[in-house]
Amino acid sequence: MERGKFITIDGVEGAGKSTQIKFICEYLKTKGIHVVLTREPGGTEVGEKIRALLLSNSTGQMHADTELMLMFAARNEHVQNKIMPALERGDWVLSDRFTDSSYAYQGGGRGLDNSRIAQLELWVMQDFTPDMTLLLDVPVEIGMSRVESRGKKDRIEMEAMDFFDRVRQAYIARSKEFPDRIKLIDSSQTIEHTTEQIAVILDTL
Ligand code: T5A
Repeated sequence: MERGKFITIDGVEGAGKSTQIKFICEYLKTKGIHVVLTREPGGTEVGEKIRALLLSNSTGQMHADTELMLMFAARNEHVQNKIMPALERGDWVLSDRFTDSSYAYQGGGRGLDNSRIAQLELWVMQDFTPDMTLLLDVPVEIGMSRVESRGKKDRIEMEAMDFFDRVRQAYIARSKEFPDRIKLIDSSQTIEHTTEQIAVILDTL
């Protein structure tokens, strides 16, 4: 049995991940590929409980290291109990966010040293990485205005604009560091414009 492919989609708030995921799933289905759709933080029973703690406004302030370790605790459950078994069955896995989010939010946003994140990455993932990452890039003001039109913000969405500027810059830096894996996609225009770029990239898989 050939191992499935692991695709992740990432980006700042309101970049349009959830919107584009629907298209990606349909697109892959038309090619006869069985796709397991999942998300981070979350994707497993334990991971979803950790997600609720991380994103709830009632959680309040949390030390940046605690936040990072909770992201990786959820990721460990996710990799061990959901992603790996699916890939070994030959399914493809599409994850809404993955480790690049930790480098962007806890590294860029919170200012944690990338070497600490890399230590946890090595512990949880060894040399396992996504086959492809679709990085939807949008200026922070546009992304946040999309999120704001949706209503109530979660604990991380409550951060200031300069936090999200750092998050965006960290994503762009990651795309330069891993140009073969991370495909930077302009998501500042129409939904259709983003979809067209994604379709071209998926055809290369
Ligand atoms: N996190 C996560 C970390 O800090 N570290 C980690 O390691 C991980 C894994 C998770 C939070 O956790 C943090 C990052 C996040 O803060 P989430 O569930 O991924 O949160 O949710 P968000 O990223 O907040 O997802 P959003 O729903 O805000 O953004 P999406 O999915 O990118 O955007 P989407 O598709 O819901 O679109 C938002 C709105 O914009 C419209 C849509 O219709 C929708 O109304 N829209 C567009 N409008 C105009 N033009 C376009 N091109 C549009 N695309 C979408």
